[in-house]
Amino acid sequence: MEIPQKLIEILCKTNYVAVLTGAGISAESGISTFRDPDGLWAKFNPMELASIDGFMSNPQRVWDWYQYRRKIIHEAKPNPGHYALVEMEKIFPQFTLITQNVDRLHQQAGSTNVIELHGNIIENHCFNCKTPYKVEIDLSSGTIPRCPVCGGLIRPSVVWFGEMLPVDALEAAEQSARESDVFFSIGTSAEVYPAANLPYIAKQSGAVLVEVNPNPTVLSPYVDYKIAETSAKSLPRIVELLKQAKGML
Ligand code: BV8
Ligand code: ZN
Repeated sequence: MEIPQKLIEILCKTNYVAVLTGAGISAESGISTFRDPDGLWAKFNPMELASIDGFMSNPQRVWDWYQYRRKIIHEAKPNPGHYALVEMEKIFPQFTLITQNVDRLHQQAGSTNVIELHGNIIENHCFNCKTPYKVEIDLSSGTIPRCPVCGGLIRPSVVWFGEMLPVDALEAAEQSARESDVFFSIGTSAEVYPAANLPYIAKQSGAVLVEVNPNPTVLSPYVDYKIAETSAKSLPRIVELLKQAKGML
């Protein structure tokens, strides 16, 4: 796999790196993506499940889907791509990791400054009053847990389609896109907004734009460097070449 020498030279002189990750970085941890042929959505209709209407019309079905995904995520481990980003965080003076993923594998790998744009699948809260719900979810009784404060339905703390992203997370992500010198788009089809705006904001603000994705995406024509390789293979290689170039090995 070829990593452009020019990119390594640029990274050697780079102060601020921002990274946006999507489901693709967790693919090699055994968590299927959304749009790949074996992707989650191939089996289910996302609009039915990852949406407010879907939940309101069939909360049990949505909960079954999330419990199914939680089980897979619970057994998943970070892969070399996640760990390479932990290394990058140590190398660059400024580093921001923005993720669309809800699996928290970045945090499990040791990344510290993680901006979660789409919430997380681990936590739950009341659909009505938003009170966090800390009790273990058990659907075996066939009923969906209710909020002890207002009696509302409990839901996973992810951001559904049609829902606003957490304002502070989105603002912080947009600021990183504007201020970073190099912006990596890793393992995302760059189709879900407003997250998908971030690489364009970075590019328009003068950042060098790098895409790590074995497949072409709508973003590919705009990037400065396209690494058509999996993240688990290419990210550790980039870190290794960078450490060599900086005499850190
Ligand atoms: C909002 C949490 C407004 C839940 C998720 C028309 C035009 C523009 C926008 C819209 C539109 N119609 C509707 C919208 C808005 C909508 C949207 O963008 N829809 C898209 C489909 C067009 N967006 C929203 O609804 C957002 N909210 O807009 O609110 C608003 C304003 C005011 C007031 C109220 C509301 C909310 C979006 C968040 C939805 N939640 N997830 C859950 O997980 O259950 S989105 C979901 O998709 C995940 O977070 C996922 O991460 C994300 C994006 O997908 P990707 O991560 O990119 O994954 P994907 O499978 O697509 O791609 C994987 C890629 O990895 C592929 O390219 C593949 O090649 C690559 N890959 C595979 N293997 C590897 C790899 N790469 C590297 N290594 C590998 N090994
Ligand atoms: Zn409540």
